Amino acid sequence: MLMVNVAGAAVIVLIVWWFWLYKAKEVGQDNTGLVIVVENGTYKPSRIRLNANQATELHFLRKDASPCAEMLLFPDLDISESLPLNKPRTIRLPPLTIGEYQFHCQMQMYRGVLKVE
Ligand SMILES: [Cu+2]
Repeated sequence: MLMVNVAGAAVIVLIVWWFWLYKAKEVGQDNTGLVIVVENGTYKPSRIRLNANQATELHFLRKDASPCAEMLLFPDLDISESLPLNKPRTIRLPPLTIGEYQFHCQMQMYRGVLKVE
């Protein structure tokens, strides 16, 4: 009985941590040079801080051979690019206004966000 309660409590702690406390590491970028690796179901880094009203370049390096990882979409910016395997691809972003801009792969398994401040 005690074991069951301990296990139950552990599960609850894990759920709370995952949904409320866990926050993906955030990376800032002042200008060019940041490489975002596409691998194992995640963009690394997946949260990228950018300065508002400044054109930027992001470099994506896709290491995942699955076809779904190939497409990179920024729906708010009307950008869709295909990423070659194991070769960096540069994405040019126009100056952006403050806000959050999602990006993802074709089926949205890979997800990331640009935080423009
Ligand atoms: Cu995908």
